[in-house]
Amino acid sequence: MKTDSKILILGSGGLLGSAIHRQLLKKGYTNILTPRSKELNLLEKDQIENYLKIEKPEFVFMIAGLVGGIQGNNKRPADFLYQNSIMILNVIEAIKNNCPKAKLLYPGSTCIYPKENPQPINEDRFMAGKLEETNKGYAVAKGVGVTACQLYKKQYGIDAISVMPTNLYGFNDNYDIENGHMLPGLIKKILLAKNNGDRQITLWGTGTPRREALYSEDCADAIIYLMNNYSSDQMINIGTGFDYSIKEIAEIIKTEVGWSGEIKWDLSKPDGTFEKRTDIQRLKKIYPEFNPITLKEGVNKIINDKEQLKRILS
Ligand code: GFB
Repeated sequence: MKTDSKILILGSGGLLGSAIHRQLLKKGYTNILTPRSKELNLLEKDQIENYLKIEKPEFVFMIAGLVGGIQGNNKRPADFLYQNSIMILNVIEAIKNNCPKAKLLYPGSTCIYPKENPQPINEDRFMAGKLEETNKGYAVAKGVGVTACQLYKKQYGIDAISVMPTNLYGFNDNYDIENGHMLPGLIKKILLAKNNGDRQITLWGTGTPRREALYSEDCADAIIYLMNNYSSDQMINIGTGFDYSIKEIAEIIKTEVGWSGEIKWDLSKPDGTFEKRTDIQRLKKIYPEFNPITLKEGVNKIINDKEQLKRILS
């Protein structure tokens, strides 16, 4: 990408899309389109066809999607399947029809790998086994997107790449406790307990499953690097290569927030996949300088930012 290349971010209001936007601006890119879903509904094929016919971007970050944590996924599996499949198919078909020279970057997710895997998980595990039930709809839809990138490249020569980000957190996260992800959920519950003077919070499951925690701007940095330096049909993991138990994550957040109360575990809530640690050798080979910040540093960035604090506590 040149600094004045025409770049389109779909999903620029969310956790990862907004991080990509901030990182692009920081790196000096000046010609960035960030339409929101109100002006461009990706479920409507005509809308994305017309938009690309007029704008003809050179680079497209397709980050938009219906996302949620374990419970959000579990409650609305059909919506997650339908919306995420239709959106990426509409976008890639419209690129083929209107700006076939544009390069497309599409994120899958490590939760689309099978439920059981040798750890760490390398990219060849895609479609290699049974999926985790709690996010089957999302996983199948994301698998459609990753496969679409490969097949549109094969049949139509579209320069489409896909990446597999691990569990993310950062600015502009979704802090909906019921339907959001674990990392923002834990940050919110612990901050609220501190603010309200509560001595106990309830987290879900057993606390033993293991998760990585990648700061959204580090993921965005890797994504921009790959847009500039990678063009294979092989997907590529973006993670830290290191995971913690959920209990350990909660302890780190407790320490950084400065709250020392007790955690109760609600065993009626699902644990989900036990472990999904990423093998990041492929990424490190292409981008050896990739060096994400620690969870402790990331949590501090969030809780020391007035605007984010307001967003979390409102
Ligand atoms: O981030 P999360 O909701 O989804 O994490 P996944 C779920 C894990 O955290 C389970 C535990 O083991 C939960 O029992 N947990 C503990 C909590 N307390 C909480 C809490 O307060 N809120 C939440 N949400 N979880 C996701 C997929 O799987 O992986 C998404 O559902 C996405 O689609 C993401 O792709 C990367 O990590 O299990």
